[in-house]
Amino acid sequence: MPLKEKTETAGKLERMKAVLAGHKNLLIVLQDFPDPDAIAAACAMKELARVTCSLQSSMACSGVVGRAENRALVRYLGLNLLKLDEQDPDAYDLVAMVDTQPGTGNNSLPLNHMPDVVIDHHPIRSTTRRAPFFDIRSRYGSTSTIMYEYLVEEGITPEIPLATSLVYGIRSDTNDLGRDATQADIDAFLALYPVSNKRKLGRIETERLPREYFAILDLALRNARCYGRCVVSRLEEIENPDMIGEVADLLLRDEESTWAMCCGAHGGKLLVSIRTSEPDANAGMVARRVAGRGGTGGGHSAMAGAQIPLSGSTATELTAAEKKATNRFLKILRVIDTRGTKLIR
Ligand SMILES: [Mn+2]
Repeated sequence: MPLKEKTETAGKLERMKAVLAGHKNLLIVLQDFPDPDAIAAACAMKELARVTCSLQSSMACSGVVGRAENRALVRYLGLNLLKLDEQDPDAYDLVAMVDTQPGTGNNSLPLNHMPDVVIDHHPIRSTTRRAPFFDIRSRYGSTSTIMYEYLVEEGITPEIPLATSLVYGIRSDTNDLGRDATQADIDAFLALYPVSNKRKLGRIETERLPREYFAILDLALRNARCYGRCVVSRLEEIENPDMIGEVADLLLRDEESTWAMCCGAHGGKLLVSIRTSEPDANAGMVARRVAGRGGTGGGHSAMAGAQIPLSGSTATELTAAEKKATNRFLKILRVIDTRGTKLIR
């Protein structure tokens, strides 16, 4: 009998199962401020671990789910997202990490705790190679797509909520399949979309927004400055860091800019989001260089982020850090006009 040709995912699934087998519980670690892709990928990981190895999974992250849409998604899925700082990773048999990697700076698993499983679509970090199992596919637009392939390989038909979250994860990480998306993302989307709850998805995406949202937007627009083909804004000290990425997305829609950067301070760090619409750009590399030696940064070709430790918490120190990050950003992109003009005059 001819052997069935194994796909990339099939071989990896076997190896992942070997790592998961014989254990009882699993802690799934998400990014500090999880986005729909991270949330969906964690749910798929939980289902995969349950079906293949009867594992009980908990999910944890350090930050908050800030964005109203993401909170609506978590509510819809009925998730109990634990606080990572209140969990002892050693108390779990296994730890998995999805949509992030050890030491990237956007998750809070202690560096001395190597996860057993790492599944992500960001560029691979050298530390990740020490994990007993890792599957890093940086060409994929979302981790949800990778997780979808595992579900298919295992013969799991996702229930409606899981399918809906995976659709949302793929859509939001790829800007509706228009940014950093590959055929694998399109295939996953097309297979999952018919199973998803379209009405619910529509409601999640148009979730009502707190008044504070508009206040931050106002600040973002007032602080926005244009430097050549770049538009930059700062949100100062911010409670909900998800707004940083959201503002960067919005600023990139300025018809006169092809690069956008937004930053804000949270938890003793300056968090930076970078976006570009230039086809051959490498936003991840720009983010790494903006982060410099003291910080961490990375991402994809069109969207990326950086985390830079702040030297202090005074307004002066924050302004200095924002300025430094902006100047680095402009220097990397060889922008001559470093004085800039207000976006809204
Ligand atoms: Mn992602």
